[in-house]
Parts: sequence; C-alpha cells; structure tokens
Amino acid sequence: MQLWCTENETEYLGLTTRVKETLFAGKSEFQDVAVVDTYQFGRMLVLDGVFQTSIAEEFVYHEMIAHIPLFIHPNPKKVLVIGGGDGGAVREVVRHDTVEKVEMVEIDGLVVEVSKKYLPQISKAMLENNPKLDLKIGDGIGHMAAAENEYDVIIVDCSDPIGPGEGLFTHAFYQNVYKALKPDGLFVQQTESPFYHQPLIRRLSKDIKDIFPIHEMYLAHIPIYPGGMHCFTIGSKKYASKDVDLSNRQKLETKYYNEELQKAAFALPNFVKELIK
Ligand code: SPD
Repeated sequence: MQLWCTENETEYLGLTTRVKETLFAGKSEFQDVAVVDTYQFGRMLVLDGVFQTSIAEEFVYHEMIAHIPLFIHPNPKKVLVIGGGDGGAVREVVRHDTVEKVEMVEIDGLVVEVSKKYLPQISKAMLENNPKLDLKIGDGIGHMAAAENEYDVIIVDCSDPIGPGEGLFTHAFYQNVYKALKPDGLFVQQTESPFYHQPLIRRLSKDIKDIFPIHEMYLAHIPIYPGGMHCFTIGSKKYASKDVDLSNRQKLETKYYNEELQKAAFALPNFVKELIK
C-alpha cells in the first residue's frame, strides 16, 4: 500500500508527497505534530496538516528568513526569534559574528522535542546548546507585549495564521513588535504565498505600514509551500534593503542566500506590488 501526505491549501488545491514512513505522529496542547519520511524531500515536519520544513529544501526558508534581515541591520547584536521550533532559523542566526544573543520563544515544546529527535540537521543549534541561544518554551505574543526597546532584529518564524499562529498576524502584535525593537530595529515575518493568501497579505501590509516607517517585502522559492513563491515582510524603523552595503560584512557559506539576492529578492512581480500598495 502506498502512503501519501497531503496539505490542503484551498478547497480546490492540495500538495501531496509520497511517504516512506511516519516517524512521529502526536498531539500537543496546541496542534497535531508529525514527522514523516518522504521520498521527495526526506524527513518533513507537518503541523496541523501543514508542511513546515523538510531536510531537502529547508535551507531556502531558513537562510532567507535569517540572513536578509540580519544583513539589512548594520550591527545586529541581540535577536529574538518567535516560533521557529524546528531550530532552523536560530541555526542560521547564531552564525553571524555580530550576534551576541538570540532569544527564541516557541509556544510548543513538542515541536522542539521532535525536531531535536528526528531533524538533527535543522535543530543543530538547539541540540548543541549553542551558547548564544536562550530558548524559552512560552507564548511569543505575551513575550512581545512585555518587551521594550530590547532587540535589534526580530524574526517571526511562525506557522500559518490559524491555530497557535493566528495572533502573530495582528495590528496589536505588530505594535508590540515596534515597542520591543530598539530605535533602529527591524523585524521580518514569513507571510505566506502571494498567490493564495492575498486578503491576509493586504491586511498585514496595511497594519505594518501604519506602524513602521519602512515596509518591504521579499520573495523566495520554496518547493514545499503551495505555489512555490513565498513572501517575507519587513517592518523597519530605520534601515532599508536598498541601502545595504555588504563590502565589510561577514561572508557566509550558504546554499540559497547570496549577496545578489540581498537586493534582488526585493524585486517583486507587478501583481505582488499591487497587492501591497
Ligand atoms: N504555509 C507554511 C508556512 C510555514 C512557515 N513556517 C515554517 C517553519 C520553518 N522553520
């Protein structure tokens, strides 16, 4: 018998991949958590039926959510990651020499636990107890509400805007992100597909523009997300992507990110420009 795993994106679209073996399937207080070994992508983390990350292509998402904002900021020292329970984002953040401390607040301890067990390549920084990393299992929304003038860069590596991720896409949350950032800080959030999440992207772009003087969006191509084209949104108090100068910055070995993409990823197709206008 063949086993397949499907993420239902809309009423009319699903993404399906063939499964060799289910390594873990459980339920936390927040969501269904599964790790499946797939023929196409290797091991894959699935939360509430939504594909999150896989061994074969995780580098695209994790490099792009970490390096783009960390290189826009000229000297990021203190970073906060909200979500990111698989550990891929913090694995990339700790590689930056300027970064002294990364706090990570993940609501679901089970996601951290299974990622450490089944996805060691992704969860490396957590597994090795990287000295820069301060991992807390807790509520990112509450953490943000309590923080003030603390972080250079905030990375919101959330799941979809349903279930535990829902409150991370609101005007109130973005106001708290603004408050939690230093006077020249910036934040990035994964903001789903410009094809399939247009009402969400319109709303959050408006909210971020209301609060931050600089609003920008960039794209990356992620095979396990519906449509392949995935967007990331930035709210920044001072620094913009067009002003980045990488000449004296650390050179990182990467598989997707590169110096050209630091600017080119912000080139948007017309329909996406229209969406966030
Ligand atoms: N629609 C899927 C979006 C998933 C974003 N979260 C990915 C987590 C990887 N660390």
